[in-house]
Amino acid sequence: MKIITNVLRALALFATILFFNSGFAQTAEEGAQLFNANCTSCHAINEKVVGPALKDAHKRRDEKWLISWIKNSQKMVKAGDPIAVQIYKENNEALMTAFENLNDNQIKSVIAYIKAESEKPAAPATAASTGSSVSNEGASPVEVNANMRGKINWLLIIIAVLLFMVIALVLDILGLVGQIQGKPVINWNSINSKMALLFLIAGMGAVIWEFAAHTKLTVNSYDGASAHSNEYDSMFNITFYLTLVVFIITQILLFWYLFKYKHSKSRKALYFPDNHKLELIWTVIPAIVLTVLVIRGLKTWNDIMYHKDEKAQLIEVYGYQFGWNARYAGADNVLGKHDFREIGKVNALGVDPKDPKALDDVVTNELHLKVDQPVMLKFRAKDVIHSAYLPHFRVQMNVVPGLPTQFAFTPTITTADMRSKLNDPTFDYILLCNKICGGAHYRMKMKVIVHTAGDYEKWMSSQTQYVQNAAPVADTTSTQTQVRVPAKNNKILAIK
Ligand code: HEC
Ligand SMILES: [Cu+2]
Repeated sequence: MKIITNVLRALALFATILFFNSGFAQTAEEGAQLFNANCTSCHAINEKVVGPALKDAHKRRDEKWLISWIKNSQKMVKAGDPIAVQIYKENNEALMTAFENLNDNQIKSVIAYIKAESEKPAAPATAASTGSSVSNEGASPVEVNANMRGKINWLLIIIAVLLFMVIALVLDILGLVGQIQGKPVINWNSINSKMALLFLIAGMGAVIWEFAAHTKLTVNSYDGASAHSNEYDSMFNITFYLTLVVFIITQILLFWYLFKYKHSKSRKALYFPDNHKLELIWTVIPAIVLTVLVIRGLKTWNDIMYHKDEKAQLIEVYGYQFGWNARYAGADNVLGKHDFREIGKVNALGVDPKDPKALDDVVTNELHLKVDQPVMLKFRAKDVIHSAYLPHFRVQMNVVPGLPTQFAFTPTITTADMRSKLNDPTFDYILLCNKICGGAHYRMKMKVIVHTAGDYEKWMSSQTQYVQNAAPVADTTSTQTQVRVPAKNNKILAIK
């Protein structure tokens, strides 16, 4: 026994030392993670992606400039910072995302990562891993630290396995002792039944905590702002509270019975093969409840989806990695055709410039809606499956490449009214991507603004038409006609 406790103690000490060592995370490594999560969709170190190559960015610009640029580059451009304006122009006025959520230290670690990567020799990276054991000079701190991390993780796994083996051995020995003494040393029945009770109490505590902490994040915590939202919320709530009651009753029965009816020599289990009355009750009641819920759901879904609303305004919502565009059908309320072959630097949505119906289409990166005006959103994806989620309007629909989807609804509260209702002047409706579609998925957000009819017209009249804007170059059409397949096969997906 003494040997075992000594071994355990030594292992624990060893583990703590390792933990403390790995605790000193180097900033460049944190930077690597942040860079991979936030920047790689647009930047690489040694080559231009969407944004310029970032090699030696820490030498070109000073730290203060970089921090303020990364937090909000457009703010600097608008404030007229000469360098910012120049880079913005050089990159065809492409927009860099604002990272107001990163704090100074996080940005410093990203800069440390850029520095470490810039200092890497341009030679292929494969040579470094084998050669670095001889001399660490070529390897950056990030690599060294990553190596160290890998080793530490393996050690921790080995220690965990050893610990388990030691514990298993101890229990084995205790079992043998019990056999010799003719009476078990550990009464597992009693321990397990108490653990069941503990689990019940802790689990119910967690349920209560979950309600207290996270209800504010669910759609239940704010009123809906569309014509169908009340119906939707009522269905959601009924299902939710019904299953909540069933959940609480069954969990209590499950764990309480484990405790109450644990094995005991003085008691024999009652055995009965079946009870028709009981089985009837617990089959028929859920069947009725589920049927009611499903039929109501079906009816509501049909009401929302299949109304023949000729007056619905057409707007296309276009999802791509990683952002959204909205295209308004214009005065004719017909969206111009589109063709993926038209997609290019200036015509990101691939709208067909030769379709007369496309001429009055307007494209924005915010979604502007008119209050009380039914709107039909037509969804289109450029690359992978996204999902358009408008929580305040209780709207969600998958956005699938090559498969048009749609959702019609009527916004009923303007942004301004919602702001005063919530007493929050910064409130905005939002459209989010609800499908994990890639590394920067979480940034796929589009602001939604609901105007009064007058404000909407005013806003719309200030917009320029997309096609004139995007494809004014005469010779793009001629080169593209050459590439085109014969007219017979040239199926352009028409959006109606
Ligand atoms: C949506 C694409 C996008 C993302 C994401 C993005 N950038 Fe940029 N970045 C750009 C573009 C485009 C430019 C060029 C300036 C412009 O057009 O605004 C740029 C410019 C820069 C510059 C200036 C380069 C120079 O020559 O000085 C730095 C530094 C920079 N980005 C760092 C970052 C960092 C760090 C991240 C991640 C936290 C990041 N960027 C994420 C698109 C992006
Ligand atoms: Cu997405």
